[in-house]
Amino acid sequence: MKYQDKKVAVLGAGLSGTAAALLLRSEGAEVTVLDSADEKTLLKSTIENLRARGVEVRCGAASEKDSAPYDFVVLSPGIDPISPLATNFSSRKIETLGELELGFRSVTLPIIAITGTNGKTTTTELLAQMLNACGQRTIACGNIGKPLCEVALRQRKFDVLTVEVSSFQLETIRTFRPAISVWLNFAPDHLDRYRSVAEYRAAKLRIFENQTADDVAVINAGETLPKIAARAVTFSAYANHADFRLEGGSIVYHNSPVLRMADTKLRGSHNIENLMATLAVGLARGLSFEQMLPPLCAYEPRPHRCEFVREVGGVIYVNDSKATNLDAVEKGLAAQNKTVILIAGGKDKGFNFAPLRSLVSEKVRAAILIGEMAGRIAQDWKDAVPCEIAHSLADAVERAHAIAKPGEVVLFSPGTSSFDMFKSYADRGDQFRALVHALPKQKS
Ligand code: UMA
Repeated sequence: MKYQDKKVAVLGAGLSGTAAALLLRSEGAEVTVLDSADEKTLLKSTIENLRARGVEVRCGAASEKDSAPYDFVVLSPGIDPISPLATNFSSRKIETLGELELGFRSVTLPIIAITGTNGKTTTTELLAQMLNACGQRTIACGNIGKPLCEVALRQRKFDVLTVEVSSFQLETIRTFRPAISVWLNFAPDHLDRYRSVAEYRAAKLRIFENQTADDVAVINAGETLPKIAARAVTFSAYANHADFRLEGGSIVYHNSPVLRMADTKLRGSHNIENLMATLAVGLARGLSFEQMLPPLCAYEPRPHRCEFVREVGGVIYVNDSKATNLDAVEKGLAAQNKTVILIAGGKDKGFNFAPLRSLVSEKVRAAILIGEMAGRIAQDWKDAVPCEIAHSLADAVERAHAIAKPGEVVLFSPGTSSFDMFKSYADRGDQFRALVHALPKQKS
């Protein structure tokens, strides 16, 4: 038992904290889960499950004052290392590991780790679907919603793990070393957590930190990265010097056409790059293009990513709730070939929307703004596009329905996170979809 008689605190009683606590228990540790939230606001079933497995759970203000002498502490990714809960331990020099690092230490399988500001989830899913179809048993896990610690407990079922990794998870690694790393792209995000874009980028770059020349790094050729030890394979939908590039609507590898985009169900240059990265990983795993193409062509895009919802009176409604930063809105807008009524806004993540001014003035006829950031975005887009502020998502959909003309598209691409009004981007997208389905067929 790896952690026999170790006394460990796990910070956060969410998905990561629960998985970390159960992994530690299975390896013999004495575990306490601490969560700053009031116990009543946490999931009752989660807390009961932890207690039933012999894990102590302490919640609320008291959790931030725990003074027990733990051997080490495991941090959930959503908890800022400078929060009172975390600094209570770091200030006493108690070793802190992230959940990703803890999971990695128990995994004996090779890991494919995918990071990037956008496209991580699509690429992780594409890869997992493709590898499984080609006989390499894997699971899509990590930031996608299935913690690595949870998968570590049943790793015997797999040959390789396909792990979506976020900057929050990479921030607290020590030895985490993927056999194959993927760097999809980079754009400013999470400025409510990081003091600067450089700090956010530095956290993400740790994906390469422990790789050696025996490992592979699949890298977007449009990015300037520091020198890395792993063998690099490059891709780009724009640059001509990449190993995987685009020519005449097809993905080309070293001058040989490999995949026609028209044969897939994915659209937009961001998805071309997600497919290129997936092909590069498959090649590094010893697969042939012949094996890889059928599952890639069969892949259906996930909900909330430029998802077609419904056509009402000649107006198309598109749910892009997964767009939680400006780069994603840019991609969502670029993928539209009709005039757009844009619904945007949400939680204030510390960045302004001014960089989108010229694109919205070109593609958007009216913007309807919601959430904490509505007023700020209206200021940022003043004189670029007419803006209205809606008091709820339902109000925004009604306003869009009232002004949209046949042949236009209503795009819900918020550009920031959802937590000011919704449980998650998925909850936000589900509510948008339901509101659109409730619209009358004809305008009154
Ligand atoms: N908490 C405290 N003190 C604090 C802050 C939070 O006790 O100061 C507690 C909360 O009360 C809550 C718990 O911490 O009970 C939540 O922990 P968490 O935020 O780490 O959430 P998990 O449920 O463990 O989910 C995490 C990831 N969440 C974040 O990184 C914010 C999930 O990514 C991931 O799917 C999951 O682990 C499994 O690996 C979500 C995400 O939004 C999807 N990720 C960001 C993104 O993709 O942009 C990075």
